[in-house]
Amino acid sequence: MAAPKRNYPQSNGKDPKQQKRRLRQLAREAGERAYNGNGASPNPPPLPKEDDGKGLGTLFSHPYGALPYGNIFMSSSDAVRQNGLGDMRCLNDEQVVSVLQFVGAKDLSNAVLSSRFLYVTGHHEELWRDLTLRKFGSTGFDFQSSWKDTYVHAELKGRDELNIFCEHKPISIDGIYSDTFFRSWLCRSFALQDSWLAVNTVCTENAKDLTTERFLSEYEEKNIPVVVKGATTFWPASQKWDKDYLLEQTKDVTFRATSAVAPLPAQFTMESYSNYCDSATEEAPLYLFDRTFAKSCPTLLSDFAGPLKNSCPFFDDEAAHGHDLFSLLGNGKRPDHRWLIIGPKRSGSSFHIDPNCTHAWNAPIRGRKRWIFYPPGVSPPGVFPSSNGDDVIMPISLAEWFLSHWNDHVKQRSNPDKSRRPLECTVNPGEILFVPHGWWHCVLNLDDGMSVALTQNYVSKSNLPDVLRFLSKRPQQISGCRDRREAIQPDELLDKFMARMEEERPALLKNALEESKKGWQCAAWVDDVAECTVAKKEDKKMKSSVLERARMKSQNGFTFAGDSTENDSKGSQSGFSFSFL
Ligand SMILES: O=C(O)CCC(=O)C(=O)O
Ligand SMILES: [Fe+2]
Repeated sequence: MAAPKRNYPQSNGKDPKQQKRRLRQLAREAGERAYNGNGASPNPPPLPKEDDGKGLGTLFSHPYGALPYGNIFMSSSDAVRQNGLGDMRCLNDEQVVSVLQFVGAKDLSNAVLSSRFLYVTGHHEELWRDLTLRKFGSTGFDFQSSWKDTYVHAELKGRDELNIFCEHKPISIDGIYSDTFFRSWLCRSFALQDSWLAVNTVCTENAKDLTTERFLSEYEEKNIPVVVKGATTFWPASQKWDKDYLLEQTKDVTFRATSAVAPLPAQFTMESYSNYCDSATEEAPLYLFDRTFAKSCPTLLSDFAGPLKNSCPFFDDEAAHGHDLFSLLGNGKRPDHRWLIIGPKRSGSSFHIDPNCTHAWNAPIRGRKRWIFYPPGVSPPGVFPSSNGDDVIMPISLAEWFLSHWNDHVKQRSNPDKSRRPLECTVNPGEILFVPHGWWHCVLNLDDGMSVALTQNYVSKSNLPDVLRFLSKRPQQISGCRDRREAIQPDELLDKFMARMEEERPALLKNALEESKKGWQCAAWVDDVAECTVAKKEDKKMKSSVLERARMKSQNGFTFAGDSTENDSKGSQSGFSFSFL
C-alpha cells in the first residue's frame, strides 16, 4: 500500500520537513482526541452563522475541513489523500465514496480509523444515511443530530451500551482538497441569496376580491399561476398547526419521506421527522410527501377541507363549475390527489410538471416557499425531458440547480419572447397558490424548522380536454395509481372516467371531447415528437454532457428522474417522471 515517492508542488514555500512534523503532530492530536472521547474535537468547527439577519444562515466551513480542490495549489502536498488511500488513490473521490457504499457499518467504522482521508470520506453523511435507511428505514428510527449517530443510536436501542452513547463531534483535518466533499457540503449549507427571492412576477390577488368567475376567466382558463393572499389565514390549520399540535394529532402514525438520491424511503414518526428537520443538513433532504394523512389523521383534514370551500370557493371540490372531476371515480379509486408536505429549510421539489395533466393548489401552512415556474413547452435550464416525455433528467439536486443554473435562469427572464419567460414568487403562510397544468415548477423551502404545506391536484372544465387527451395518448405516463391495488389502473382510467362523466356531466364531456379533438391546448404536450423543444439543436450539446454526468451520478447512487421508484406519485422530491410531450 506504500505510495510512490513524488515531488509535490511547494507553492507555499513551506519546508517539507516542517510540514511533515506538522502532519505527524496533527495525527497524534487526532489519535489523542479519538482516545479521549469518541473523537470529540477540542477545537470544534465553527458554528452556523446567521449572516443577514433574516434567518438565512450560512455554515461556512466543512466540518471535517475539506476545501475545494483548487486550494491544493496553495499547499505543499496532497499527501493526506495519497497516503490515506494507498492503492485506492487512483480512484477519484466520487469513486471512493461509491466503493464505501458497498461497505457495512462495522467496516466503515474501521475504515474511518485507518487514515485522515478515510476519516473524512467515511463520515460522508450520505453513506451513513444509506446504511440507516437500509437497516432501519422501514421500521423507523429516532433521528439524532447526524446520520452516523442515528445509525449507532438505532443499533444500540434497547441495549445497555446506549447509556454511554455520546454525540459524534467532527474533527477538522488539514490537507483535504476535494470538490466532491466540498460541493456536497456547499449544497447542504449554502446561504439562501437575497437575489433568489428578489423578483416576484406571479400575479397576486386578495381572496376577498377574487370571485369564482374572475378566478376562472382570468387565471384557470388562461392557465396562468396566481397567488391568492389572505386565503387561508383563518383556516384552523393555519391557526393550530404548530409542532406540538402536529405531534399530538399524529401519534402512532408514521409517514413516508423520500429523496431521489436516497436508496430507499424512510418511515418517520412526526417527532422523529421534526428532529430531522431541526438538525439534518443534506444536499437533498428526505421530504415528507404523504398522501394518506386524510385517512390516518382525519382531524388534520377537517382543519382545512371545510374552510377551503368558504375561503376559496373556486377550489371547492363540489362546486357547480365542475371542479375536481376525478372525484367522480370515487375515493381510493381515483389517482392520488391530496398531500401533506413537510420538509426542512433547503428541501423542496425539483423541476417537474404535475401528474396526469392536472391543475393544483398549494398552501404553505408553516414556512415560506420559493417557486420558479417555466411555461409549458419551455424546459428550465439544466432540465432535459426525453423526446417522448417519459423521462425527465435533472441530474443535480435542487440546491445545485440554484447554485449553478441561476445565471442562465436570470437570462431567461429577459427572453425577447415574453411567453417563454419564467415566473417566480415567494408564497407565505396565509396564501394559496394556483399551479396551472403543464407548467414546470420547482419549490424551495426557505425557513428553519418544519415547513408544512398542503396541496391538492384536480381536473376541472378548463383542463378536461387536455386530461382526456393525456389519458388516451400518454397512458404510460399516468401516475398516482400503479402502486395501489384498489385504484383504477392506467389501462382503464380513461374508459371509467368517461363513463362516470357520461352519467354525471354529459354536456361537459361532450364539449371537452370536441375540444380535445382539435389538439392539445397546453404547449407542454405535443403530438409530434419532432416538435419537442428540448430536441432543438442548441440544446443538444449541453444535453449530451449533462446526460453523461447523470449517467455517472446514477452509477454512484443518484437516480435519473425517470428511474424513481416513486414513478407513481407527485412527491418524490427530485425523482419526477412527470411528463412532457
Ligand atoms: O414542495 C412543494 O411544496 C411543492 C410540491 C409541488 O410541486 C406541488 O404541490 O405541485
Ligand atoms: Fe408540483
